[in-house]
Amino acid sequence: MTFDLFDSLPQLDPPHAEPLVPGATVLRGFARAHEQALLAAVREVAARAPWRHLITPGGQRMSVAMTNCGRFGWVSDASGYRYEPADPLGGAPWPPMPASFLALARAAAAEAGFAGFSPDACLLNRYLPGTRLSLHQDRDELDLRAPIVSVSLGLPAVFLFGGLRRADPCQRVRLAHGDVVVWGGPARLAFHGIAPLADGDHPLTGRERINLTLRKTR
Ligand code: MD6
Ligand code: FE
Repeated sequence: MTFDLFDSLPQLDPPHAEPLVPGATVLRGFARAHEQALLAAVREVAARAPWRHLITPGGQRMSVAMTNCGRFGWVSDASGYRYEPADPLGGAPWPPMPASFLALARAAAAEAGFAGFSPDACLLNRYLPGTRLSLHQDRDELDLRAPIVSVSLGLPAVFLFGGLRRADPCQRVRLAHGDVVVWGGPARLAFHGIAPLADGDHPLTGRERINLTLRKTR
């Protein structure tokens, strides 16, 4: 009987690109080599701009905890969704974009066919078991020609990926630690969300999934 090393170590697949739909690509494992630097930078951002549960314009408390870094941060409250240059908690500018975020986002975008990506905002999302993100479009950015780069760290999640109408059917795509999704072009306004996070214990993040979404807001 032979022992297949790759059956026992599926997480060590070499990084590779997986087309999702035209305009959207999953770069499997693309961030894995930078996991320590990325997670250290997440902790530094959260030390200055703490995780918080935003309230939707409709009055619901979001189950995902969020914070931001970069020149602009995405916020939601009773008056709507928008990008703000300062953290409403305390009024200071958002923490600067860590160099590790910027370098990874630029490299991932170029790999997926969007050379020259220059994000000015990064929304950080933190999920605990049971947390979900309902179907939405990302359309608060002024320049919809730029893609969004999304980095998954920690516990895996099921990404729901629909079409341009809310009622369109959704694909379910598993996103694991180190996977990076780049989407733009014809997929830029696709509806998407995250199914309720399954419980688990990740060696680097414990019972959490962290997602970084890098955007060019203007
Ligand atoms: C998440 N991501 O993965 C949520 N939006 O936790 C998003 O909402 C998202 O992954 C725009 C582009 C890529 C994304
Ligand atoms: Fe989104």
